[in-house]
Amino acid sequence: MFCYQCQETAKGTGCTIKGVCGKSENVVNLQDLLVYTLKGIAFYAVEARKLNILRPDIDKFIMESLFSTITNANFDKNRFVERIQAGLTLRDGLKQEIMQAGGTLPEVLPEAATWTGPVDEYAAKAALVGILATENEDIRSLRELLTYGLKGMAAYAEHAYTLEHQEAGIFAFMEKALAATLDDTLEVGDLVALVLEAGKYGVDVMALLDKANTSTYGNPELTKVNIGVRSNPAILISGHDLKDLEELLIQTQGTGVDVYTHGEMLPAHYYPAFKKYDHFVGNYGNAWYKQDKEFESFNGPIFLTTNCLVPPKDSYKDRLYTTGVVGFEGVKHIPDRADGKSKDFSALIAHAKTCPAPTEIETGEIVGGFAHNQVLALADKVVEAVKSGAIKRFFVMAGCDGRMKSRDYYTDFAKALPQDTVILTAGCAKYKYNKLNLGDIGGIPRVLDAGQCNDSYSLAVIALKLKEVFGLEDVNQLPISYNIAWYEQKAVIVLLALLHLGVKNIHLGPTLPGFLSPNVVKVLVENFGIAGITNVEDDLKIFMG
Ligand code: FS2
Ligand code: SF4
Repeated sequence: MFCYQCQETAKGTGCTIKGVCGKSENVVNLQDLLVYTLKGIAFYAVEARKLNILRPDIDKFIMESLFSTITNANFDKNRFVERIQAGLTLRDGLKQEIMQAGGTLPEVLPEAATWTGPVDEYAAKAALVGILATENEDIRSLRELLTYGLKGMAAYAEHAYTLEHQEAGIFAFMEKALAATLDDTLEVGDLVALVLEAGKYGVDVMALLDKANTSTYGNPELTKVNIGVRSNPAILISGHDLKDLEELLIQTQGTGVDVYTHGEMLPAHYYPAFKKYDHFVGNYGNAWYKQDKEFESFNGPIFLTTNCLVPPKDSYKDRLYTTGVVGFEGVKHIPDRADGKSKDFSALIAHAKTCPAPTEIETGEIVGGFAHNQVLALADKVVEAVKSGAIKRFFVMAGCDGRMKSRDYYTDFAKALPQDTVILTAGCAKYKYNKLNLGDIGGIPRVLDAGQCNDSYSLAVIALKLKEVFGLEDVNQLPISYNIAWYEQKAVIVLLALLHLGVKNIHLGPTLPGFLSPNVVKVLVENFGIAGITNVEDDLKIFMG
């Protein structure tokens, strides 16, 4: 096995025996084979589009399959075997459709478009088609950078899709780019161009998801979220899927069972649509990687709607439920919606009723809801504070949290920031500083949380609006610095989206991606001023200077 798609990859270079995330060799290999199969399907999807053959079922299959391979989403080998089998059937059916429509295919087809084999040969096949099959390290690096960007794009597209928002152009790009990773005639420059183009679609998909979320649930607004507990039995919901939350809130109403959020579900409290539920109590705990302790003390059932799942401990495994693309062998799975009906949470609710109430681990409140609409409503105040010098600089500290001790840097950095600075955050990275009580500047909190990782889009909208208000030509002339923490592949598409919007000098940590070859790093440094982090003191000097 070889996997280096996330920040916690072994030694910063690649997991080769078992995933640091807990994935087995078998699962990693099957994920590689699934991605390879998707590339084969994408090859035909590109040809099919030329003939105006549109296959929404294939678009959906590619999107969901890519999503299922992101870090901490699915650890269940059977789910990948099923997807590979289904993928081969879809691929061969699409090829036939193209031929029947009078299409012509190149004489020599990529192997991903033709391979086939029984399940017991998947492991051997996977070993031949993984990341290291591409020998040139720069081509490999760019192919993987592109693929990880597509995985992030797929995750966001899936959330929008669930809320009945989709864009044909996003699917078409995903398929074009996946197919391009099979094309040995493409050189470094071609792949760099595709990576940058992915950033454009990254902006599009986040804008689409923003529209889906806000048109369905309203615009996030300034909200205080309780972090203590009540005495009722309860369900803890984690991940990013707001539709799952909505249906759970409806079905738990009047049952005596409370609902709390964990990790990336915290920003759900900021949406007006969820405020009417009295039993939607607050947020329990912190970022994903602390779940092994926090799920234990929660006492009730836990519902994982998307990543990030950590292999569960036996102490709470029987209280864990997954859904959608998430999976883990031996963990109960809530089936998808069928025939336009809601998911059925009756088992979860019945389970909750047999459990004690959550054990309190902290008390108090956190403040959030500063997505673009709320911040722009405060624009006058913000602009005034910048003009008067009350706010000297904004720090975009969005992204991910994670296990590594080196991430304490972000807590220390937030603490060390001068009092006249404001943090703009999104994603689970916020948990490194959202309980520090950093105060406010004339009523503007010093930590403005826009929401989930996808709401990093909001931070870009805010920056572009400020650029307009201040009459600047370039977004980089604003007093905004970017010190972003990454972990998984959604952060990759967020980064590419920011590059597309022209943001320069982004600092990325706690380490630069292991999948970037020295030459690809050089391209990013020379063209975009991308840099790593060093230590709080030195970095602050650079940023404030
Ligand atoms: Fe955090 Fe994990 Fe949001 Fe990432 S909950 S690191 O996948 O998606 O951000
Ligand atoms: Fe390793 Fe990250 Fe891949 Fe898991 S997702 S196997 S931790 S590189």
